[in-house]
Amino acid sequence: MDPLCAAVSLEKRKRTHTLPLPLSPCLPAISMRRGALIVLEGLDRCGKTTQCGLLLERLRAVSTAEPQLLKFPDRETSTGKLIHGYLAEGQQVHDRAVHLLFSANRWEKSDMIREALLAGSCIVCDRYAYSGIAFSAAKGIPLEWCRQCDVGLPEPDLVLFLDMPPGASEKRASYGEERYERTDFQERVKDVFQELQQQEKERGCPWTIINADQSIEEVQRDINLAVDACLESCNQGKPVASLWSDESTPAP
Ligand code: T5A
Repeated sequence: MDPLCAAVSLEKRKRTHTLPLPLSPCLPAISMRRGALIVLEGLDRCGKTTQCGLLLERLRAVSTAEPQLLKFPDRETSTGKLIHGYLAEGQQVHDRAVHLLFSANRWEKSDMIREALLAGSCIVCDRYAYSGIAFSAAKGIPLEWCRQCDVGLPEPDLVLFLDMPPGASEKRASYGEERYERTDFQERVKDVFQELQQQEKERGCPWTIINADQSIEEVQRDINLAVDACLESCNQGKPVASLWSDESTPAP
């Protein structure tokens, strides 16, 4: 049986109240005790946006609460417009100032994220605080300084790192249009991502590494397996934690 179908049928057995109407003949919609915050990370052009869209569709088919998609940087907000000017229009901003802008851009969404999770909506997030650290530390800013600005954001329930050799993403469409899309810089970013991955593993929050250098369907299959396990743990009442902090909000 498809793992998601298995998770759904397990969920169905556990619930005592009325289940909502099925959204598809194969997958009955489930009402999540709380939503999951699922983050996709990786180097530029590794396929995050493609996979976030596919995952959102899948979650939409199986969950009664509407899943939401966030992308950082969110270029529509006032901080996001400044970031876009820096990334795509060559505007000059001090390295530490732009780091703070990226972090502020996430904080603007933090209350909304927590509320949505507690209301049962899953959130699929295209980049998060880890990108903030990796890209700034790759410029030489101390890693711990970079981390501090994001301490206390809602903690992801699942971090999927789309792993790809820096040279491979160069071959993908539109590579090179933005400020950081240079192979030497991407290699430094990857080194910091690896350091972060190790640190997260040591504190008991391991990332799931997905081989992104395969077909879109194969990447999607690997992501789906990891997501199914994550949804189940959120449904069992895992609290909404705060990133790199001891605070948490109990699940309803
Ligand atoms: N940044 C970000 C910071 O410095 N600090 C921060 O705090 C944050 C949050 C912009 C930049 O900002 C930096 C990091 C970035 O340099 P972005 O807008 O997320 O961040 O920029 P990108 O990572 O470049 O995002 P993209 O949307 O451009 O790339 P994706 O999402 O990784 O890739 P995607 O899905 O758009 O795919 C790229 C191309 O590859 C194809 C797609 O069809 C598309 O053409 N593709 C595949 N081809 C073959 N096989 C596959 N498996 C494929 N998957 C996708």
